[in-house]
Amino acid sequence: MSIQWYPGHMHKASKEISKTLSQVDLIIEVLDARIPYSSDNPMLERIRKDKPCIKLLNKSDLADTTITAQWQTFLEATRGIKTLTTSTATPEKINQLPTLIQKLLPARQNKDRVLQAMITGIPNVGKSTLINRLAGKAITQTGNEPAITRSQQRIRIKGNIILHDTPGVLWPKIENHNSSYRLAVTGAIKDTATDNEDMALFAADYLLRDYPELVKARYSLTELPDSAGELLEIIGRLRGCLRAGGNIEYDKAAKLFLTEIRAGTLGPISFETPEIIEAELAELAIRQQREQEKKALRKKTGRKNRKTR
Ligand SMILES: Nc1nc2c(ncn2[C@@H]2O[C@H](COP(=O)(O)OP(=O)(O)OP(=O)(O)O)[C@@H](O)[C@H]2O)c(=O)[nH]1
Ligand SMILES: [Mg+2]
Repeated sequence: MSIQWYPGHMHKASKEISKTLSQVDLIIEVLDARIPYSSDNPMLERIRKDKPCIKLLNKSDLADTTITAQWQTFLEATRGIKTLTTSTATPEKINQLPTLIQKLLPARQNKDRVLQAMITGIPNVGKSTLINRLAGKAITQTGNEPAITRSQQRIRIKGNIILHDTPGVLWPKIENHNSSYRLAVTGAIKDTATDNEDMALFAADYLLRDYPELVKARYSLTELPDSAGELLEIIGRLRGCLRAGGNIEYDKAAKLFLTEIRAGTLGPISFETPEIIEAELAELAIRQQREQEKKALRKKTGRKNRKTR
């Protein structure tokens, strides 16, 4: 199943981002360090052309440090852009940003010229929090759910820089189904557009395979369960998510599991490494080709049927 979330306000915000892009000197795209591939807006790469860009790997406190370092090396080598790992837990990294912006725009810098930078990224990735940290006060609204910022806002920070805060945006069609699950599991997609059990099973499958020790430690297990469903059942029993008669309340167990993953309660987790990109793109190409073939066949047989009538 594919999860899609592209409400009207996001469509409007995307159009405004394209417009603002021509007025700013630089773009700061905030990626989620747990999913640098899936949180990278494919539309931005197309519209930014040669405008300077910094990609932040934010919420790095929730990601696997070794894998985040691999992503930094990979993005800088393959995209030719500057990256910075940031999180609210490391304010000194956030404070490097004004200097980095000035370094990337030496020609545009003189003492009277204000530098303009636009901060963009998926919903709930921490854009407004970052801006508030840089401004030293709570100017823009933040919150632990997607779609908090609904319109653009400008904030002046030190170093003669104006930052444009923008609403979090996704894109009209998330082609890779794994990406839509990862975006949902990490909290970028509104709950009403998703199914808790479905997301929790996806996450459980991944964690059982890639982070078995964290699962064992968090839920006091000596042995791993055989399946994602079994893990949810264990969590349900452990946390008392039970209906009358002792049956597991799976939706409640799933919600609880997702809340713990999102808060980093199990420990730092990365859901993607640079190596997965190639394999997933190949898988996607095969799926798309099959869909094309099916479409062509339907068209052909439809025409034939009409002729024989
Ligand atoms: N663990 C962790 N949480 C963070 C970090 N940065 C922000 N958050 C939390 O993430 C949530 C979303 O933060 P916001 O700053 O509102 O995110 P946003 O990108 O502006 O979201 P929208 O405006 O909805 O697009 C809040 O609960 C923040 O406290 C971080 O570095 N680490
Ligand atoms: Mg915001």
